[in-house]
Amino acid sequence: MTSRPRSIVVLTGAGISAESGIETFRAAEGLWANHHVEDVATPGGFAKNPQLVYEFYNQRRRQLLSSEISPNTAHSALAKFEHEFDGKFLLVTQNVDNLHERAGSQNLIHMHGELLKMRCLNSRLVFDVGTDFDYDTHCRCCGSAGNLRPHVVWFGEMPLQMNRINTALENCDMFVSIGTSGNVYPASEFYQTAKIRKASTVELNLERTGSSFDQHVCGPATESVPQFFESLLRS
Ligand code: BV8
Repeated sequence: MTSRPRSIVVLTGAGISAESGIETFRAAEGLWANHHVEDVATPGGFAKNPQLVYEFYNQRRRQLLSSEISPNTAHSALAKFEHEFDGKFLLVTQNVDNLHERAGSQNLIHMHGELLKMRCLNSRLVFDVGTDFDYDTHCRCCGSAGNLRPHVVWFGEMPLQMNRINTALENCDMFVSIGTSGNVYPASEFYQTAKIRKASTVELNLERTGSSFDQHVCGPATESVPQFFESLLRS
């Protein structure tokens, strides 16, 4: 890369939270190791066995809120860069954890929703939630039970804020993908959109994924992310 980028879009996946102690999705001991995706992360699975889905997310929410889990140096490096960079910066995460916010990131989109939010099926209102909830939990809008679901995007559902994401991708001159296997659409296609606009594309991951980025930096995010973004600030 010759000139300093003016507009950067960053996409993160489960790999950026791995060193904080949150398992990734597809690693052997990963979150879905004990579940079939269609049972816990699809509208059909929720309709078939809501209690299983409530418990799947309650267990992940409890883990996220436990004292063992905190942002790592990759999350902090992104927040620091956002505050010191003099160009445009957007962070898009596929993760439903709140570690980017806790590290200080502000211009952030959770395209797959958030573990600490729930949504009423009737009113579509979204509420913060920091405890277990299930079919018997009353929503504050309807005052009755049986209306609440995790505010998380399941397979077959439309990710959030796609227009804003696509506009940013079409106008960026650098796209950086961090800790994602590139298995899930439409996030897996973001680097193509950026490439069409002649943006430089960079992948920071433990290992190369199948996608053809201009630059691949292999290693743990807590090493590669601070190094990469510090060097960008000095460029
Ligand atoms: C949609 C919320 C229409 C839930 C999630 C057939 C072919 C292609 C596509 C499809 C198909 N059939 C259906 C589809 C579409 C489908 C899809 O892509 N399916 C795949 C599985 C085939 N997608 C959808 O349904 C999406 N919606 O398409 O709507 C549409 C869209 C746009 C416009 C118009 C119409 C909705 C998908 C959302 C699903 N919800 N999450 C929850 O969290 O419980 S997806 C879930 O997977 C998580 O969000 C997760 O982030 C995401 C992706 O996984 P990764 O983050 O990449 O995690 P993974 O474990 O896979 O990889 C970790 C990576 O980190 C690895 O590469 C590893 O090497 C690296 N790593 C590990 N440790 C470290 C590290 N890197 C650095 N440092 C480390 N220490």
